[in-house]
Amino acid sequence: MIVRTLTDIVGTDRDVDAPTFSSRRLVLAKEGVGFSLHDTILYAGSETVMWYANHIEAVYCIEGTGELIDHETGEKYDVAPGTMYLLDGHEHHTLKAITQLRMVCVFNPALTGREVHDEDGVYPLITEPPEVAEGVTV
Ligand code: 9YT
Repeated sequence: MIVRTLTDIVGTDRDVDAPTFSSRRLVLAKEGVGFSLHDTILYAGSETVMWYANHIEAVYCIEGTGELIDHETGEKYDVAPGTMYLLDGHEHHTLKAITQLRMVCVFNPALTGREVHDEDGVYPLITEPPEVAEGVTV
């Protein structure tokens, strides 16, 4: 079992800054469980254009208000605490943060922590084997 708090990871290499958001990665590929789990803050007034061509992402809003635009259909959705969206079709999308947004995000395959958005808002596909816990013989 792994138990970890947000306080444990803030300011470590699990706390990744981008121009429009800060992503705190509680579970990464090195945990070897097939998904990563992030607590992401998107800054008030920001717009993030994304396209997860290589990943499926589920996003659950727990704080703030915003707007999600699906560029495949042109549809717009209000985002508020309790809103979830699942990018099961690798949709191009934009997330506008009206106020600061706090989103819980799950990625499959798991992010390794080394990915950065390219000019299209895509994270590259990087895979790595699970980390073997110290002292464990396999
Ligand atoms: C929804 C969202 O915040 N996407 C951008 C960042 C991504 N969730 C991440 O790397 O944590």
